[in-house]
Amino acid sequence: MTSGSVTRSGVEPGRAPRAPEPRSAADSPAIAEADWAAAVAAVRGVGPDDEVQLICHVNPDGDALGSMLGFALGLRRLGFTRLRATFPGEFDVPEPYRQLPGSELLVPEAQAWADPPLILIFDVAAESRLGGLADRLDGDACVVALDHHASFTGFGTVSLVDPTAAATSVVAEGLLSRLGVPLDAEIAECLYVALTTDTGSFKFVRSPSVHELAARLIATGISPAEIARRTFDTRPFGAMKLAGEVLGRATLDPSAAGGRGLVWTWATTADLERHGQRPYVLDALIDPVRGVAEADVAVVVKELTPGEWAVSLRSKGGVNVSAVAAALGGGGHRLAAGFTGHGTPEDVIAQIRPLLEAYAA
Ligand SMILES: [Mn+2]
Repeated sequence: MTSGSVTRSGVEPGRAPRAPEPRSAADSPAIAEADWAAAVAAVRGVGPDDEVQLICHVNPDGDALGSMLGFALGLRRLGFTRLRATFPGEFDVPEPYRQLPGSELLVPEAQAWADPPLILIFDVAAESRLGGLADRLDGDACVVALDHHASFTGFGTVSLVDPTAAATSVVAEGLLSRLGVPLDAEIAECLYVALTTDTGSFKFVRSPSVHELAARLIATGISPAEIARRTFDTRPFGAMKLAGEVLGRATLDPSAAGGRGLVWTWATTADLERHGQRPYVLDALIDPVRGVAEADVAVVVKELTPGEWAVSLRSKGGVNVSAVAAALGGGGHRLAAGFTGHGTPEDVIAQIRPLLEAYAA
C-alpha cells in the first residue's frame, strides 16, 4: 500500500517554488547516498558463482514477489548463477503471480541457501515477517533490506528504506539502476506488477515520479492491459461465490471511531474450504469493504488457524490505522495496515474499537 505521508513532490498549495521532482528512485532523498553506495558494494562484494539468497515476506503479495523477482532477474543479467528466491511458510504462490518472469528462481523455504554470503530482503517491515528464515540474519551474511514501510524496524547490514516510495519495487529499481542493469521487459513486468498492486492500480499515487517510473517500465514493451487482466481481473468462480458470502455478512457500525464509522467482515478457513479457494483470494475483499460510504475505517478479519486471524485495516484518512495495528503488534501505513489478532472475530473487533477512538485524526 502506498504511504500515507506527503511525498516531497506532493502538491502543497501556497508553497513555491516547488522542489524539483525526483527523476527516479535513484534520486530518492529518503535514502542516503552512503546507503545506496553500501548496497552497491554489497552486491559487487560477492562473485557471480557465490550463493545469493533473496527473501520476501510471508504470504507474499505482488510487491513482495514482483520486487524480489525483478531484482533477481537483474542479478542474473549481471552474471550471477546461484540465485534462489523464497518466502517463509507454505510454498503457495498466489495464482495471479505464478507466471511472473523469474518464477523459476523460486524455491520453498526449506531449499533456501543455508549460509549465503549475500541476502537481499524485499518488502519486509519487521523480522517477524521472515518466519523461520529470520535465523539467516544471525549468520555472517551481508544482509541488504529494501523496503518502503514507515514501520520498518531496522535490521540488516544495509537498509534501503524509503517510506515515501509507492512500492518496494521503486527502491529495487533504484538499486538496479545504480548497479548498471538496464530495464528489459521481464524485469519491467515484475516491477510493474509490484507497482500496480501496491498503489491500487495507481489510485493511491501521490507523486508524478511513480507514473514516470511506470512509463519507463511500459516503454520496454510490456502490456499493462494484459498484466491488469491477469493480476486483478481474473478469479475462479468459487472466489466470486466466496466473496458474495463474506461481503454479505459485513457489519456497519456508524458510532465507532468517534462517529467516523467502522465497516467490517470476516472469513474463516471453512469458508475457503467450502469454495475450494486459497487464502490469497480474501486479500481482494478489503477493496469493496473500504468503499462503504458510511464508514471511515474498513476491517477484514481472516482466519489463519483456529483462534488466529490476519487483520487488514484501511482508513479514508480519519484514523491512523498504522498506529492501531502497531498497538496490536502489527504495522503498515497510515491508511493501510495489518496485524495478527486472537480469539473470535468479535474479540478482534473489540480490541480494535478503543484504539480507533485513540488514533482518530
Ligand atoms: Mn509493499
